[in-house]
Amino acid sequence: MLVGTATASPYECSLNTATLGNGSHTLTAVGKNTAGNSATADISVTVSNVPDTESPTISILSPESGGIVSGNTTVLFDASDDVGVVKVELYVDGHSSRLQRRSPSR
Ligand SMILES: [Ca+2]
Repeated sequence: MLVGTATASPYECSLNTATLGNGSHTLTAVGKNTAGNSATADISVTVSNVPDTESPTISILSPESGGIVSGNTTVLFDASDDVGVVKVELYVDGHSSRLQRRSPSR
């Protein structure tokens, strides 16, 4: 499957290995020139993603708790994770149980 295309130097693509299974995979690079000539190069890599068992940390930096807001207000978050934050969701007056289940009980 094609996972990326680079058209200018530095030629690089981002590969999210979380979308691949753990184990051996072959990376194939195909270079093409303006005349349509091509060349390929293969390497073998082993994907080894450990399960992410640590919950992320999240806080709201702005506005401050108890603050008065009006109009269009930007809400600023601070989020971090030892593996990676995929997204931050903002809810008003409650949030989904799906998100609640991901958080550790304290
Ligand atoms: Ca984590």
